[in-house]
Amino acid sequence: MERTKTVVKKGVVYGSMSFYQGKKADEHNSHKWACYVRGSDDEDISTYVKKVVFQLHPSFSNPTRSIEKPPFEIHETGWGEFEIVIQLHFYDPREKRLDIPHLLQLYPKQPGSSQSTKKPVVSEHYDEIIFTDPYPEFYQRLTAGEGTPPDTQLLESSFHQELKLHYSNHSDSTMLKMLEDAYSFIKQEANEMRDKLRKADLEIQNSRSELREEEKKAREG
Ligand code: V91
Repeated sequence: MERTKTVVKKGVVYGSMSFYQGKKADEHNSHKWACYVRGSDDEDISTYVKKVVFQLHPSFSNPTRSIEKPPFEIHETGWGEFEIVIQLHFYDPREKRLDIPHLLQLYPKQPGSSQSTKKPVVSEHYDEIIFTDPYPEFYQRLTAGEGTPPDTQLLESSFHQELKLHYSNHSDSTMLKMLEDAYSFIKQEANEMRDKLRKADLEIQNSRSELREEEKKAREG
């Protein structure tokens, strides 16, 4: 299938967090640390990220750490600061993997500030991944979950509260039942609409690709 003529932008947050071990520290394990990558705004990146590989310093045992599902993070102990390469692998193998170098920070930057076992040293970065003209199947993964409906639990409960306010007094349980049935019917309809909308969106992407092809052919005569 043809590529879509679109760009999709995904925000990611990555970095490290480290705790000084204090009394528990020894020469080679003065710090506990974690390295991680996640979506910004609590977005689930596992819809389009197949796995994350963390490349550690070769002196660590099994320095290639492959994480196949969220949370995409690793935990270790050590003594020194070095560069970790965070590799993001995508569901579409035609998309090149993204290598993000991250400098593991264990020690506070402010000179003279003493290490606390309570305050973690955090080094965190925000970045945006731009996918240019992704293939339709991958485009769907990238855009899945967007335009999600508002919290239905919340809606449902507030709807229920509202109904009770108006109908509990005259205990019209029949009317209450009717309205609740109507509500679940509409909810069902909305879900089907959303599904149709998603499919139609993909159709548009495909039609655009075809149109571009036709225009190209016409130009080339
Ligand atoms: C740095 C390996 C715990 C050099 C100085 C490190 C490995 C390599 C590092 C580490 C560079 C693992 C070990 C013995 C036992 C400044 N660990 N390189 N366990 N940056 O922490 O830190 S640190 S080695």
